[in-house]
Amino acid sequence: MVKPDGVRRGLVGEVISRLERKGLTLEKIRMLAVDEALARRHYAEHVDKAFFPDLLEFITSGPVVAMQWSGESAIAVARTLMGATDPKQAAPGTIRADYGLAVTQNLVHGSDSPESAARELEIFFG
Ligand code: DAT
Ligand code: MG
Repeated sequence: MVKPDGVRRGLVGEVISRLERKGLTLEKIRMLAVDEALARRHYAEHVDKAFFPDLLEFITSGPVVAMQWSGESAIAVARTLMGATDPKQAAPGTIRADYGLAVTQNLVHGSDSPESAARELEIFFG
């Protein structure tokens, strides 16, 4: 997913390009606004964390672009291209390192396991 900061900054195409150039295949794409109920479902594992209020405010601050990608080791490959959660610690050349600075506004979300991918795809694409 391209988060609201990535959409606001015109980086949707950049994110898609990087995944496409790597060899992953875009299967589905949808732009939508995430409301509080959707955010609580999507980030269910984080609702009790101290940073959740900031995350909630941010993820509901504007439209996101949700995508389904396929390809060999697509989950791990996409997360490698994204970089570490905190853009300050992300490896140079990753999306978060190249375009982000603050941990909340880290541009992209990527499912972290086949189980979370299935759960999140159901939320965004039914
Ligand atoms: P990731 O998005 O790399 O899978 P995560 O699932 O641990 O990371 O956290 C979800 C999002 O919550 C993350 O993209 C940004 C925010 N977040 C995580 N840890 C944080 C922290 N310590 N302080 C503030 N925001 C945080
Ligand atoms: Mg995560």
